[in-house]
This record gives sequence, structure tokens and C-alpha cells, in this order.
Amino acid sequence: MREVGCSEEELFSFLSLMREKDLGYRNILSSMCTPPHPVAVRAHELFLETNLGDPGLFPGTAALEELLIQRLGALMHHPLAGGYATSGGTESNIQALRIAKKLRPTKSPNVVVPESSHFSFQKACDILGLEMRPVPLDAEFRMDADAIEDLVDKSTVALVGIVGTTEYGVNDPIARLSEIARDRDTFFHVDAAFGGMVVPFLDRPAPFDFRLPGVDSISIDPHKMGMSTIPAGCLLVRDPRCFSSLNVDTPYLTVKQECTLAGTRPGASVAAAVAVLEYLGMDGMRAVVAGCMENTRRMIEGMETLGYPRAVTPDVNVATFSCDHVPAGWRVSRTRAGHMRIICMPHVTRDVVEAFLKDMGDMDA
Ligand code: 0PR
Repeated sequence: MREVGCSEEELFSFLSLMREKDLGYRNILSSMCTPPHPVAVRAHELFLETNLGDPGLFPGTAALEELLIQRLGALMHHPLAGGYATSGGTESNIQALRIAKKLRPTKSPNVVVPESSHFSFQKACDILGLEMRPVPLDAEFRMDADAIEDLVDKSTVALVGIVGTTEYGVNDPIARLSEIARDRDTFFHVDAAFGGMVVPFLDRPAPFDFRLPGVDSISIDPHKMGMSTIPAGCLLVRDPRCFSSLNVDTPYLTVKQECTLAGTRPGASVAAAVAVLEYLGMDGMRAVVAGCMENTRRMIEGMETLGYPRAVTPDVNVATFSCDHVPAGWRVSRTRAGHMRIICMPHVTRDVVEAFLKDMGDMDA
């Protein structure tokens, strides 16, 4: 560290310089994050110093966390769901598998996950000592439910399905998986980190949530399509009592037990997540999602007109193409299989889509 601190002016010119090196979201088509909604920013600032790790000191913020769980539980058709605000999909997935492992103590536990699962499951399996059993995908990149039967056995602590896969934006056959999980008496976790804030706002949403009796837990992230500030994830569980298996004693805190993975936890991004939900309501969220889906369709149509076929028709706002070049200045990503991947987040407006398509067309000319 410096022996003597620098001036505020020097400090902020340094920080501004660093910040300028960051890319603006305008040309980023590769991210599942987006600039936070203005009400999220305002709420975040109001709750900047709050710590949900010691909720007795911040009862107002703690009540907002409960409200967030209640709202998202209701969105998932189970207003009495248990849950807490995590740092994102990774923590939610780790904690869900931790619960599943505690519920079924066995010598060599395994989890059955689609090949398309997010890499957070690799981390979860490593931390928890779980064998990961990948299930192959069908031609549309969805988990092949027929291939599950042979993989689930007595040592399977959880089955995982995805709503809005990271790479191709498709949904696994959740209703079918829910039945299999019930038949096999297996904990079923749905990773809806991305799709959880999209699918409920579509015109004809396919059921994927607690309406399906086999679903035990759901990851859903306000810091993705919920336009909250980072970090804001949520883990929801059907039976709030599941969390008791994770409790540790916290003798000197305002609460005597804690089931979260993190200790100190931000209240600011939780307030921001609540702010967006309250401000937009179902109606506002439907409008945002309808816009993103319309832009996704336009992106696919435009790219196909230019000769770049879609890899699949997505269920959420992720578009993928057979196309190996990118116009200068744009950020897209690539799937493991090499497809170009574009996520039509709220900042990817119609104008942005048209500008990208024009640059793609100019490149080919
Ligand atoms: N589950 C699914 C289905 C996800 O897509 C992701 C993240 C996670 C879990 C993990 O969530 P956290 O990153 O919140 O822990 N998917 C994005 C991805 O890997 C995350 C992301 C966001 C990456 C913005 C890059 C970026 O610029 O693509």
C-alpha cells in the first residue's frame, strides 16, 4: 500500500481511466447481464451499506429479501416457497446440490445433469465430492429424457434440468423430468438462472416450476433478465425446511443460525431486485421480455437472410448461428460446438440488432 494516501482527484482520475478501458454494453451481444434498470440503481444506492449476513441489524432490508422470495415464489407458482438471495446462479446451484446431498446420505453420491449444464455444476460437484453424470442432448440441444433411465441409480442425489440453457437458450423437458424424479424418488433441481425471468412472461409459457410436483428447487437470477444490480441470484425451495440441513450456529450474530453459503451478503442488490419487480410488475416485465423475444426473432431472420442459418429455434432470447466471422467492434460469444451465440438482452435494442445486421451484411459485400 502507499505510505501516504493520494488525493481524491488523483484517485478518481485513475479510477476513471480504468473504467474507460471497460467496454460499454452497446456492442456487447455476448452477455447474460445488462445495465441495471434506473430504479435498481437508485435502490442500490439507498441500501449501499446494508449487510444481510447480520439481518437483525437491518430488519428493513431483511424484510425486502423476504419480499423478493415471496414474489419470485409466487412467480414460480408457490408463494410459500423457501429461499434466500444468493450471489447468482453458481451459488444457487451449489447450495441446491448441497441440500440434495444432505437429504440422501450415500457412499458415492452422483448427480445427473444435462451435457448443456452451466460450468457451475462442475464447481458444485468438485466442492461437494459428487460424481457428475452428463446426459446427452437431442438434436435441439435439450436433455434427452430417454437417456436418463440408465444413469439414475440408488446413489443419485439429484437430477438437474435447465430452463434457458446458457449456450442455446432452450428448455429441457422439465415436465417429463419431474415425472422421472418422482418415480425414482430423486431430488429435482431446475436451473432457471436465465430462463426463470423470461419464460413466465411469455405468451404461452410451458410449465417448468413448482406447479410440477417433482420440482424441489429452482435457481432464478434477478441480475440477468431481472435487470437488477450485480450480485443478485435466488435459490427457491418447495419445502422451506430443507434449509435446516445447511444451518450452522452463529452464536454472536443477531440470528442464531445461518444456512447461506456466504456470510456477509449485500442488501443493496436485493433491494435493487425488488425495486425492478415492484416498479415494472407483470405487465412491465412482459413488455421487456416481448421486446427481447421480438429482437431475437429479427436477429435470426436477418442472419438467415444473410445466409447464416440458426443452430436451433430458441425458447428464450438467445440466438445461435453457423457463422464463423464477426464484424469489427462487436462482441459475440461461441458455444462449445463453435456456433456464434448472441443474447438479445434489454440493451440489445432493435436499433442495435439492425446495426449489427448491417455490419454483417457489409462484411460479406
Ligand atoms: N446457470 C445458468 C443456466 C447460467 O446461464 C449461468 C450463467 C449460471 C447458472 C451461473 O450464474 P452466475 O454467473 O450468476 O453465477 N450464465 C452466464 C454465462 O456463463 C453468465 C455470464 C453473464 C457470463 C455475463 C458472461 C457475461 O458477460 O454465459
